[in-house]
Amino acid sequence: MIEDMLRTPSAVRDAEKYTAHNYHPLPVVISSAEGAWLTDVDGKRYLDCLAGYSALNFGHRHPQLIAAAHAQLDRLTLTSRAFIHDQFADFCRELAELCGKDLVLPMNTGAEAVETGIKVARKWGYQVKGVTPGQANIVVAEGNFHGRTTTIVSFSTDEDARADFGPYTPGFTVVPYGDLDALTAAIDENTVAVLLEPIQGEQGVVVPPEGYLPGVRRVCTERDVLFIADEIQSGLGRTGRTFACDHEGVVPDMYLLGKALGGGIVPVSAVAANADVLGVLKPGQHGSTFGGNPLACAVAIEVVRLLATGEFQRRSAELGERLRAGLEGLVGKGLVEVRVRGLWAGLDIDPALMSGREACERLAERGVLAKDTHGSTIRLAPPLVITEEEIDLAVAQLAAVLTA
Ligand code: IF1
Repeated sequence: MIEDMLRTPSAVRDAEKYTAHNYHPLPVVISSAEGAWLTDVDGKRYLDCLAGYSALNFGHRHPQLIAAAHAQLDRLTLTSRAFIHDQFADFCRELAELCGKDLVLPMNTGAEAVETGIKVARKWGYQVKGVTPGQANIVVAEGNFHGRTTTIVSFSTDEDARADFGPYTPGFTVVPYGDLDALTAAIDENTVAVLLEPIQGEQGVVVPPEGYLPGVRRVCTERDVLFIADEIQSGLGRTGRTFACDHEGVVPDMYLLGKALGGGIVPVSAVAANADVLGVLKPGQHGSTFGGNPLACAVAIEVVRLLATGEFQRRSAELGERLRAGLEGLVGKGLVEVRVRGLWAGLDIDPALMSGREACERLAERGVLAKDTHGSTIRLAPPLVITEEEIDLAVAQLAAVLTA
């Protein structure tokens, strides 16, 4: 079994001994990584098919990103936003241009970007739309995952993420994901925004019906409601386009970005929107100690420049088709359904065969690391630097696990 894979089980026991048990990690102790490959403390190598939940789109230690980090480490790492620094303008301008928006508000984690989006939408609702003070509501989807703060879990439909964290923040209406009629019916005169993942990640890479996102865009425009797209996991090349919304030509009022924006090196997140939205914030009304720090900006500038070429989006789209073909070949051979968009796949394994966790343990024994989401669903999200041969290897190992 997987436990006997490790000649140094103490590394696993020690990790468990001195931490809260808010995760159930695979007992694999990683010590180094490069590109799409990880090496554990015993020198065993693994193909990374999780990529830090899409925070490692450019692979482990991408040379251009590491060089930018090293250079900045030797110059300036933190000023706070009480002062300006020489990486800030380039970061904000280049990210705003990538998003086609006027302004950027830098934060650190994805949840902070989501919280920022919620706060800005509410303030916009009161000050611009004229919603009744204290009555703003935001429409969200069943199966959502937007982070772990008490406000965000207040509108989660996952009991594990939500239970016993009350009292919950009011002002959120949950509707079925992909159901435009239900979403439209949920909008009332106090609705300030619709907050959606363009593709639901934690739910198992759930792609909404064709036309849903354009429909949401149209309804939000008609009803003067902000469309907030949480592209923290789906964005920045993962699905074969810069943003998942691009697949249907949809431009949200607000992009929420994170994960890969930090290049797999530092936490970087951001909200991008036009001045009529982000302009509602005045000095002293929002912020963060590390948001927009020089090291974060230096790395994120390079991330934006990597994306500006379109190379990673093309790779994700082209290699994603190879991944899709390989996985679809396993439907009926242990897989019940696959959902693929670029290099992002949700696989439903036949529950009678094994759980997602068991499949991931067996994949780890075969040198492939992935993560289950719920039940018998696993998600594959390799770094976008993966090669055709490595995709074939991952599919072959999955096939072997399913038929073993
Ligand atoms: C965990 C899930 C994935 C996200 C979207 C915001 C955030 C996330 C669409 C918050 C973060 C991470 C969090 C991490 C595991 C992972 C995850 F399983 F939790 F749901 F990827 F699917 N919006 N997702 O996916 O960003 O604050 O974490 O930077 O909490 O276990 P964060």
